[in-house]
Amino acid sequence: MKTLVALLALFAFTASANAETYEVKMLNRGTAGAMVFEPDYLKLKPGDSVKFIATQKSHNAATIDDMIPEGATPFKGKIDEELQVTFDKPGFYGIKCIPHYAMGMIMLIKVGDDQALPQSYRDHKQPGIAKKRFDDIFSRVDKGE
Ligand SMILES: [Cu+2]
Repeated sequence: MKTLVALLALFAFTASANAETYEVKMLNRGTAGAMVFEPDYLKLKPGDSVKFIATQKSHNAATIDDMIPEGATPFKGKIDEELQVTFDKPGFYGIKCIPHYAMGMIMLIKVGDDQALPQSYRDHKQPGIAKKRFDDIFSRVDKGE
C-alpha cells in the first residue's frame, strides 16, 4: 500500500512537472509594432500556464467574449498587474488588452492539438487594427504554425 501511495505521488509530480509556463510581455512597442503582446500566438498543452508580464505600463490581459472554448472560464487581469493563467480546456482563446484593443493589442492562444479554428472567430467583429492583426495570426494558424 505504501508503495502504491508513493507511486501515485510520483505520477502526480511527473504530470505537474511536465506542465510549462510561458511568458508573454505586454509592450508599448515590440517587433510587430505599437501595443503588442509578445509573442502574439502561443500553442499550449492542456494544463500549461501563461504569465502575462506588465513589462510596460497601462496594459492588461483579458479574454474576448465569444472567443474562448465552450465551458472555459473567462479572465480579466488588472491594469499593470502580472497575471498567471492555467489553460485546461482545449481550444482557442482570443486575448485583448482592454485599453488598447482597437490599437491591435491582441493575441491568440491554442490549447491542445487537433483543434480547427472555429469560423465564428474569423467572423467576430474586431475593432480597428485588431482585425488586421487577428487575420495575420489566423493565416499562421491555417499554415499549421
Ligand atoms: Cu495595452
